[in-house]
Amino acid sequence: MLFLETLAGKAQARMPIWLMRQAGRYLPEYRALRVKAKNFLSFCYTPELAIEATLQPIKRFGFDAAILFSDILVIPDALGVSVRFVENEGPLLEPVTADVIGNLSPARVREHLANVFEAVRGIRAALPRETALIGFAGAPWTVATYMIEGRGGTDHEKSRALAAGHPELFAQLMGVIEEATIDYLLAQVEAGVNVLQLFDSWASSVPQALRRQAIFEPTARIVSAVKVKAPQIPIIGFPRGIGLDLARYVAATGVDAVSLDQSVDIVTARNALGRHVVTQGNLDPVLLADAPEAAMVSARAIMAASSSTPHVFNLGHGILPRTPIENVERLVATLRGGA
Ligand code: 1CP
Repeated sequence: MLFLETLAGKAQARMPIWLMRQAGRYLPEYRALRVKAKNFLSFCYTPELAIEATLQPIKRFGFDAAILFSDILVIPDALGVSVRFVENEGPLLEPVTADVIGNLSPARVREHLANVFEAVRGIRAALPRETALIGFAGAPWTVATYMIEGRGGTDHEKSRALAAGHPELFAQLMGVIEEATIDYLLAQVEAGVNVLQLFDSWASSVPQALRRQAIFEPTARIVSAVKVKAPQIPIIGFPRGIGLDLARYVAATGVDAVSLDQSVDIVTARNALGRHVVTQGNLDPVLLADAPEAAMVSARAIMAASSSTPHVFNLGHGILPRTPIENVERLVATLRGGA
């Protein structure tokens, strides 16, 4: 698989491409499939639907990797926390209290998420042999912010207050998420995923003084626990918005590759990371949605900057639901030399 060879650090004649959030709302065939489930979580837990949604972008664009259709918030759901997805509003959770945190148990993850693993088996069996299958989870900080705040957001005041003001309670919550995540990722590997990605989408809100406890150490423990049982599976880390700490993140966590958001300059990031670190991402999803000419210029610049360093083509964050299909088609053609 081209994708696995690039992740192993081998320079390739062609750069592999997939897009974060490539299955989902910008695809008309996804919107048609989505109405078949009564809510988003039951969509994720119905193997036929999750399998089909995962395969849709592969059938349409022929990406080099598929990403399992699921969500990072299946972990709080498996821990017994109420999770709802409200149309046009995003996820809503019952914010955890000290009592709830004291009673969370990671023991039911495999049982609760059995249908997700069944979907993985079905997807792997249906995918072309050359297409890699990516499994994923949210990193503990990012998952914890949803459990503490009860919703998405950008500043995470309650989460920062808990981490700094009640470090033992915060550590307890992070520990349960970490344990559940290790089990969840290993079960995905056993079911057939070829690569893992850890989404720390809200790493940006962690103050410098908390980065060790909230980002580096939990991620390092997850990476090493997964590698003990599945040393053959490459792990991509995505510490979104971590800026100058990218190199520290890679050194501290042991990830095999790092996904770059659009805020960093790819050449500067590479110089800081060193040549042995495989990179991914960096194209601003806003350009792909709203400024396709600029997106193609930027895509060519990313390719030119990666002629001697292994890089996985991707966006700096998830594809936006308003992105026109033809812009994605043009991007794939640009990557493959047809435009
Ligand atoms: O009904 C719907 O279709 C709801 C929209 C939707 C979709 C399609 C949500 C709700 N989740 C997903 C699928 C999803 N989520 C995937 C698989 C699809 C793919 O990648 O192709 C993945 C990998 C995720 C991961 C995810 N969920 C992240 C990490 C990546 C990122 O974008 O930063 C996060 C932060 C979430 C939480 C979440 N789930 C859904 C929404 C709208 C959100 C974000 C809310 C917020 O901004 O806080």
